[in-house]
Amino acid sequence: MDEDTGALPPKHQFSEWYNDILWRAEIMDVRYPVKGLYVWYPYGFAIRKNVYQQLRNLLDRDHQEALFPLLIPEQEFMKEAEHIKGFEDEVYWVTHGGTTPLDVKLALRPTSETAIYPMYALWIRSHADLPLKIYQIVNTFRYETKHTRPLIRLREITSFKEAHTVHATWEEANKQVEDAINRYQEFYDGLCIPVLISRRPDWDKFPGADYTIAVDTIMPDGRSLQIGTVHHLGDHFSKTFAIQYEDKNGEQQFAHQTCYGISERSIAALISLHGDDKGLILPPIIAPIQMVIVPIMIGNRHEDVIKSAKDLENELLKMGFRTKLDTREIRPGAKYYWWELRGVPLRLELGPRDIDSGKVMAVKRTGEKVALERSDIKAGINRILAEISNVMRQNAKEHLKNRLCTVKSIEGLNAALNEGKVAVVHWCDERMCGDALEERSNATILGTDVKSAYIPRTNGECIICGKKGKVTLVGRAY
Ligand code: 5CA
Ligand code: ZN
Repeated sequence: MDEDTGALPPKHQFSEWYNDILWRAEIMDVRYPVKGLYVWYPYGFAIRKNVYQQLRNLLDRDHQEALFPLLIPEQEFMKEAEHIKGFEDEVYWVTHGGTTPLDVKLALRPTSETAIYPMYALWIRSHADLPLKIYQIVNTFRYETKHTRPLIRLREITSFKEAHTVHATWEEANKQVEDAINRYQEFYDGLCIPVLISRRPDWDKFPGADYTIAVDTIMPDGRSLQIGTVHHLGDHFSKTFAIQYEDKNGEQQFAHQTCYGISERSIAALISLHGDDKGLILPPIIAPIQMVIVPIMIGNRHEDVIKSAKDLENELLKMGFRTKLDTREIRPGAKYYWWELRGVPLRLELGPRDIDSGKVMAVKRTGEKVALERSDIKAGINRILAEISNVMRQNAKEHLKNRLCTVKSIEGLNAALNEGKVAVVHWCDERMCGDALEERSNATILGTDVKSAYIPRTNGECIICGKKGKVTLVGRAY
């Protein structure tokens, strides 16, 4: 490990803070010698495990997990015209086996439609096989040319959760889109991350999709981050890959499909939205260590305190709390600093006086210190952990709300963006106006049909042409 020298930059210097916290809190090591590829430290990996467990829990309700190969033969990859166009500049190709050139080039999946759908064509026969809902969690490769950043823009996405569903009709697939959005919202609510949901402009949809719904959040610097997408694929892929089923009348029909994905950007958002000047703050359901016990050794009762702390640790472990007793021979203050940096939600302090009075001092990572009754520790801790999650969720919502700004003119839009806001405008949904809007603001249209508690669906005039417009989000995106 690196020597813990110097201090974490303040959070308002977000980009320095972000880069620093990744190694100080032992999440990612960015020194791997290939651009856009990074290493998960064990602590970061433990966070990842818990985040993805949440995602699995949500999907396992009615999806099945499977695993498809990493390599995709060129002819499969090249089948869907829009899809190829969208990805051709980003694909890594395997061209040799040893020194022998391959007859068929193999793509490293940038996403797995073209790996999965030829198999779906074999698996699906009749309407009774539908709906089919499968997901996998894998690494994918994209030769990104924009500035790469750990957890945010990767060339190897290590934690790509992709779900691929098949339905009898366009309407059923449409319902699945709705369901997936709700599921993602639930996932992010569990991580205490507020999101903005909108429909991407047509030119920005997933290559090969009918339409794309995006889940964005706003980072501490005011830039938006796309942390999930849900795509209605219509029958584009089913026609290309011959995914057909026999309907109730014995006729062959093309299926309708959706796919939706989440990557470790979810963890970038988790770190960034909740952290503070002292380091990470992890929601209790995610924290690899939910509570650390720090024995306070004053006077001559060392053994007494250590024994009581060990008893407490065992009790809490038995109750199922992820607990760690810190008996290192360093100052308590140094321990506080260490665990605060790593985002542990709760610190329990136990000294001779607490032991005598049957209490444990509980210090929340979100601030505030309370005395818990040792005899009723389980209820006390459950209550406090719930309070921590609520405060985290509330703070993050407050941040998001403060980062939104409704504007009526291009000048207003530019001012809002320069202040680090995501702007709410009206736009007529025409490409011409969209291009002008993006050009004159040096920003991106995130989407229309916005679903957010903070943004009412109002009528208004297009900020460019003055015709009737829809509520639209505009931001500077990561
Ligand atoms: N096949 C579809 C759905 S699984 C798909 O590939 N959609 S995607 O291209 O929009 O990617 C899904 C999500 O992965 C995005 O919403 C984004 O949050 C994340 N993502 C995309 N590219 C990267 C990247 N280079 N690094 C990290 N995350 C990424
Ligand atoms: Zn317009």
